[in-house]
Amino acid sequence: MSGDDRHRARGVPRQAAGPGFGLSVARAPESAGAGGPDPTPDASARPAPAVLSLDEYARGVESGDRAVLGRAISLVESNRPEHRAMADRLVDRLLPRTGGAVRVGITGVPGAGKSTFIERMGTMLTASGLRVAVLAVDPSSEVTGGSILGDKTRMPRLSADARAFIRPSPTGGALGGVARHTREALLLCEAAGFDVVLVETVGVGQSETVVADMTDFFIAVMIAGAGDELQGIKRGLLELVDLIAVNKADGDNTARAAAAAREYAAVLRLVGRRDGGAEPVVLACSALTGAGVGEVWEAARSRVEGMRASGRLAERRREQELRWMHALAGERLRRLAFGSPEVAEATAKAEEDVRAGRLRPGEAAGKIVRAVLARMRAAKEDGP
Ligand SMILES: Nc1nc2c(ncn2[C@@H]2O[C@H](COP(=O)(O)OP(=O)(O)OP(=O)(O)O)[C@@H](O)[C@H]2O)c(=O)[nH]1
Ligand SMILES: [Mg+2]
Repeated sequence: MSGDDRHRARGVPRQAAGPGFGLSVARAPESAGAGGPDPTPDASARPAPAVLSLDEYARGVESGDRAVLGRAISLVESNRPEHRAMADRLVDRLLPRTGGAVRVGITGVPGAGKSTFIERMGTMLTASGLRVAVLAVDPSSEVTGGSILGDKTRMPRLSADARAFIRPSPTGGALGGVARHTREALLLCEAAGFDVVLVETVGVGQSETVVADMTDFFIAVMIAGAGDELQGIKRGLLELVDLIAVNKADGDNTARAAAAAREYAAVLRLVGRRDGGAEPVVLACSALTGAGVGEVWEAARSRVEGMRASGRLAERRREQELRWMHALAGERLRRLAFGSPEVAEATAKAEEDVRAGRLRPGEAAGKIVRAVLARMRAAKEDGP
């Protein structure tokens, strides 16, 4: 039985609007007691979340309680070893209830209209009775000291919507850490009965790949530029997208957006898919007026439903899990190898020697590797 089937068989709480779900406290799970994320950018300076018991977390999430969901996400975002251990148990326990949502990734340059688009599509979905969670992967939040993507003022209606849950990007930390937190947050949202999970990213560095690798359908929100549409688009992105939404197709800009959409469509035909999947779709839309936004959702929904029916969805998710496994193993090994004062010292010494011309790079690298091996022999793995 696939994860999806299990999810259905167990009757994940589609009807989870039970006690507490629609309460006003749930509007701001982030500020729900000490469990919410702290605005302090320095993760090490965060106060410890007041931890619930594993049972309280699990039952709260299962019943769709957004306040508890917010606190559970804070738990998986915590870097404290004791929280990490509990977070692992929580995710394991809830795993049978995951897999049921349509997972949609959304990227686009700053100002393309991602937040406005999510507000528009999200409220459309909640109005149709679906529950929508919004997560963000924002590698730049470390620099800006706060989450631009979590800017709820751009999503005023969705923020106040009892069927929606918006979680700003965790602040600080490397992309690998942010990716893990967001993956686990996504699973928790599914266990809480959300039908659609939207994961937003601004597309800095590798964050597009990271988000494409945790979602079923990946949307790039673009805008018509002056002249050459392709200047602003990375080839790597073209290989990842399932749909390009040329936004701001309204007013004077309508014709330009339509022309840009045609250009993108022409280019996409020339670019192969990374996974040999279905042809990407290009649509023009306006997050401002709502024109075309329903079509974007319909394209995502029908593609994902089709993949679910054919078994391709389970396959895609399995492939994502494999890549994730390799990424995790690499990350853990790197930390195990380089996370010691001895290795840092050996590395600094090797750098000095190469800089001074005392050692050739190959010899110096050998010294670092020997220090790593010595550290590995002494090490005992300290958690994920
Ligand atoms: N005319 C028009 N303006 C839009 C549309 N969508 C968004 N905007 C405007 O574009 C600006 C940027 O929109 P956001 O939704 O904040 O863009 P974003 O991609 O989330 O930006 P970042 O969070 O900074 O990455 C805002 O002033 C919006 O009002 C649209 O469809 N048409
Ligand atoms: Mg935004």
